[in-house]
Amino acid sequence: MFGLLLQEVTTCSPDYYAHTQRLFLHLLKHDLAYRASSAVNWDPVDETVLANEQVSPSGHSWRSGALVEKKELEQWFFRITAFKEQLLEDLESLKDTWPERVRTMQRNWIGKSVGAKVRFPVVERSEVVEVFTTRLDTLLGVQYLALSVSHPLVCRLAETNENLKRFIDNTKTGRSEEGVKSKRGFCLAGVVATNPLDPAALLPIFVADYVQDGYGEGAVMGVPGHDTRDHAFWRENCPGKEIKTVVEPSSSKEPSYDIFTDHGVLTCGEYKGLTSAEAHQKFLEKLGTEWAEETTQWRLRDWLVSRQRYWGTPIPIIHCSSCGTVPVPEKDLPVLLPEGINIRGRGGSPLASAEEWVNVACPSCGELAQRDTDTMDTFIDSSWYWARYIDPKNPGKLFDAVKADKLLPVDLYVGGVEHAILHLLYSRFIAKFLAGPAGLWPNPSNSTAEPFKKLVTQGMVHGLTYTDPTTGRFLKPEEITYDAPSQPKIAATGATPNKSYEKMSKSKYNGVDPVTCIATHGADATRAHILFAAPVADVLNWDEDKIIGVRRFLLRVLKRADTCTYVDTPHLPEITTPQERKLWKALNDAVRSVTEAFSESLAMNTTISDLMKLENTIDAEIKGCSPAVVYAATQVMLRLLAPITPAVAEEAWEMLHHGRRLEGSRVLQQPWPQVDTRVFEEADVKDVSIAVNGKVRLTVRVEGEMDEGVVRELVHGRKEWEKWASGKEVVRVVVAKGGKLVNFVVK
Ligand code: ANZ
Ligand code: ZN
Repeated sequence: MFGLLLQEVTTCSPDYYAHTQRLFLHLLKHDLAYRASSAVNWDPVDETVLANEQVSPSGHSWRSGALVEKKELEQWFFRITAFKEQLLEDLESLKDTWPERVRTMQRNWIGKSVGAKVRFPVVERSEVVEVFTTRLDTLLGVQYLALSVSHPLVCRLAETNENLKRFIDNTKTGRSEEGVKSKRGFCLAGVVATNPLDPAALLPIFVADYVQDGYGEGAVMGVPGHDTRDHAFWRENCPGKEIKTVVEPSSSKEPSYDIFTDHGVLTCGEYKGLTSAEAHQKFLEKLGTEWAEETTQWRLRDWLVSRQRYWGTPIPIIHCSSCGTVPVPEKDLPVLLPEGINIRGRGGSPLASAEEWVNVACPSCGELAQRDTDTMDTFIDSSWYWARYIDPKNPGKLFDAVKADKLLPVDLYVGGVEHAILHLLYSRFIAKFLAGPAGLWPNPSNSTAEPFKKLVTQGMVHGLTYTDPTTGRFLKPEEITYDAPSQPKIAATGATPNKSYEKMSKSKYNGVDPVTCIATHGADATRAHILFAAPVADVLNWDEDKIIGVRRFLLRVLKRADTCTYVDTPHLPEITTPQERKLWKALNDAVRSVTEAFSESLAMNTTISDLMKLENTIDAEIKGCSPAVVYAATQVMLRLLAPITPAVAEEAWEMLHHGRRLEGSRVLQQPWPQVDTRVFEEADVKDVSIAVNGKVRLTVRVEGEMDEGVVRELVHGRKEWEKWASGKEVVRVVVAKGGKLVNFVVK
């Protein structure tokens, strides 16, 4: 959240506007920004277009939640598809440093599919229907063709077919609330196709909402026997009709299935026994280039960046009737938003109403011309701010190339998984543009020019949610009463509500205000609780009761510091007694583990529990420890704690030093504690020689306290031990040489 806040502060300044506009012009110069007319996603609530990435799978706007419509508009696009191969391939270089889930989502979004284009002749019409399929091997199982509602053939037929026209209109408006596409198809009566591999097979042609018009050929070969969607469609529209199967599992051991959707071996006619891959090749040969060809499809589309909104960076373009689209000259940047207009324009860009702002002289011919009245998708601003951070005051350039080579990429990027596609895909695209055609990041230290070396997607905080068990309705806090703290009741009915943890949302009345929590428990306890409650990438179920444990721990830390004797000692005190040894070991374990958590794993939840454990050990061993050891241990504990609870740590630090002025006197100014290797080498790990009847036969490595039991366990099963001592009775065990030799006397 902190990162995003910073980003928004940065990106709303006139200075940043100028640079984002500069970025736009860079892209334009490299033919990676272009203007085109197309059917775009229109959000009827926000009255703006949206990028494909901003429309949910169910067809809703990411911002307003409205069901998105299609509208024909002239808009600006960024040619992200020019980088599709790189965007896909370079995901591999992030294998160990980005979550698998995010990489998979990007891979699917880019959506490379290797398959074939097949042409189906339409009977008694001199035309063919082309389809894209990834399963050419199922060609003999095709039972129908399905066309999208905007397929050219459908549009032509709709001109004279009222029923078809109505069907098409219904698909545009008649989706259910969830935007789920209807399974109903419209059968084109009297229009039939044949299978190019089997001309005797006549295939009905349907118009179907499940066929997307922007993908492949906007047409599908329907294989009810091997594709789940086709299966459902066939059942719905041709109930009772047979379903052909043409592929079966290659091994009979495969589990039972409803319909078989995997690759396998063919079961039909002359092709029986061919594997799916072999059939694919065979069919390609048989059909020849007239009827089929291998192709690759990509799901990724260019990024639509114009928005009909007031807020956002104005697009730095002037439209001139003689010169066309003219970029605003660099010296005139930034183009700022006009002020004093109604910022909620209806059905178009609010900027269009600012006439004085709109009408300008064409920079090229000087005649009257008009500014572009759209603003840029704000995702453009956020797609490159991370690069501006390395050189935030550079007046004339996005950033300096030498600094880029030295400082980029970003080492660690923390963000929500909701950015898995949108923000992270756009940033990757811009990074590759900056490092490639733009030449602004000429020698990226990672050759793939990925913007973020390591990505951590933090888990969401879920809130306690009450629902009515009979109606499922979400209940407000004031609708709940408590018999006892853990026994909630619905005030109106006396029934016990259902409890669950869910993503916080206004409609679920399960939100928690951090300000209230901080007011009650303090910022340090709240922060430590958040870190402690769950691993960074996991969902955190918000349970405020558990803060009590953290508060108690922080109070113990304060008390420890307050009662600790100040000792003017070097950082490594003498360790002599067993208790000191134990404490020093616990301390160094904590240093090691907390350091690892901060620098590598980000397992902050274990950090707090490590420090709790350490405090318990100090408490348990304190009686056998010298004041110097306790003082040094407490000091180190506070230094480890300081990044998480800076106020408590500082307070304790002052108490610990009883007002003495120390060099670099704040706790956060202290150097980070180092592991004291003395303990591990000398006391805690030692090689012990094991003798049987006085002859040394093997050595074992003992960690921590050594006694006879530990040694017996360690030798058990070792080859040499079995050879010299197995089956014999141990009559005596002698520990010698300060624990470095153990002699077993056996009989
Ligand atoms: C026949 C078939 C048989 C298919 C089978 C799949 C399984 P991906 O992998 O996502 O690229 N398809 C093609 N164009 C489509 C469109 N415009 N709208 C909806 N679906 C379309 O998916 C490719 C598969 O999606 C293609 O392979 C096609 O169905 C369908 F057992 O062809 B298949
Ligand atoms: Zn002009």
